[in-house]
Amino acid sequence: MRDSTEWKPTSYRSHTIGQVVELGESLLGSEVTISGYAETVRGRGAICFLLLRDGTGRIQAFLKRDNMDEDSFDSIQSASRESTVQVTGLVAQKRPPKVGEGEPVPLPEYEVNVSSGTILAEASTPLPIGVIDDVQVGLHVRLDNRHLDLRREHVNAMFQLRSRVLQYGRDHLISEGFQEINSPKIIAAAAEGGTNLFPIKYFETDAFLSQSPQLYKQLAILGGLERVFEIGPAFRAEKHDTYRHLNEFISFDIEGAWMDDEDVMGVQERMIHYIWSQVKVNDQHLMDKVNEYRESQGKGKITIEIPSLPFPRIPYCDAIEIVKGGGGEIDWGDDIESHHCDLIAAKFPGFHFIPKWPMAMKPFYIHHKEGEEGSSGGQLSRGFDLNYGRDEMTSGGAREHRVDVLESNLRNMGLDPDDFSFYTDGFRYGAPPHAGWGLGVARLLMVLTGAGNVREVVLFPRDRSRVTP
Ligand code: AMO
Repeated sequence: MRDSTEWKPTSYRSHTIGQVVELGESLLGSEVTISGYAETVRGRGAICFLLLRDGTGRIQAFLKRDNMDEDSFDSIQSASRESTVQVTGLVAQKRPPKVGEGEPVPLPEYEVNVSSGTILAEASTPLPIGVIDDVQVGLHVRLDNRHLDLRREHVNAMFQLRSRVLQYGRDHLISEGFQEINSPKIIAAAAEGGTNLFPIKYFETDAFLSQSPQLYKQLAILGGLERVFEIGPAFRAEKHDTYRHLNEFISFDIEGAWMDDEDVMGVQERMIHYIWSQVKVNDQHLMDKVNEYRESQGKGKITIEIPSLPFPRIPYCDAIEIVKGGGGEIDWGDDIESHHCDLIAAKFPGFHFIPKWPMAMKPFYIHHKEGEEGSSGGQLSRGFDLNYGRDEMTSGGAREHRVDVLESNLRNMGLDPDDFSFYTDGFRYGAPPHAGWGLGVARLLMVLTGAGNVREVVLFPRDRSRVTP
């Protein structure tokens, strides 16, 4: 439930239900108009108890046939669950339940004695998924009915947490001098490799959906914006069907001038530290809702452990040794896959950076690492990942800012520099050394809320089999 203390009245309500509950004592005897979903409707004959819920609280409304227009009384008394109802009446102390008449949920001390009311929209029956009853349905059925799934309290809490995480992330970056930008999502060239692009027809020409704001956030830096961030969609035509991959996801990106890989790792860890600290101070009630549900499902409680700074740095070469030492099969130059990450996480259970990846494994825009070689003599890069447990949260790195090297990187990776001239031209007139990262928002939320699947924390996920709702 959301804190609505400061919310202004609207055409449909003088108060939120949360306000009536909160201000109950001072509102006793005053007339209020509230609107919400009919959670339960009980009582026969001349009286009716309507349990009304909006996004800020729930309250009992007491209706008596003698006190109001009969048609309105009858329609509310026969309203189906989850219908939306508006009622007006005086705030009163809640009458105690009759002996033997339990209450479906603990109710606040106050109720509304209704003098008029109306059904705003009747809900069809039966409901495809339960809102207050714990009907066990699979994630795909929940996602098909996301509009109802969101009415469930713990799901609603997850999305409030998501909003808070983005807000705290934004606040933190702004406090470090970053400004928000929006880059185009209809693009002509691949930033992250050409195989997983979604092609689109753009009038008479071919275009793609953006995989990452990478090239544009760099151009913003070259243009002198110094420190930028963007929270926006990224599209990847990957055929993965896993708990952590989507074909559209929200990428939280930064880019900073006069910064290197170590500088932006610092920004990242401070931002995550700030987010966790703020959630702990302000949003425990949301975590409680998530935990209540987890416990009802026999899952452990999630506690917010504020990670200490700095996060461990385990350079790629050391990470490989940890994997080998743990019995994993991996060679220098191989990707560190989830089952390898498990072995690393056994030693480093919290957030940890893996810097200095082999240059050959990183995109063309990543800067190589000077004066240091990999164990097998391979060239190292200034690219890094941030991991938690078996999952990658972020990739980032210092960028190549010399146009001749950039063009040769493109060629070495089988790409045609001419296709990237809109980007490389940005480097021809003086380019500050710079660095940045891209963080998968849903993956970070998975860590915070204990969700086992990114779809839990994405409003309307897009995966291989889902384009609706
Ligand atoms: P990368 O491709 O590693 O890096 O993506 C950055 C982060 O985005 C998240 N992510 C995904 N989340 C859900 N579904 C997907 N299919 C998916 N793909 C990626 C991950 C990942 O760590 N331009 C660079 C970033 C940079 O260097 O600034 C990039 O896009 O959490």
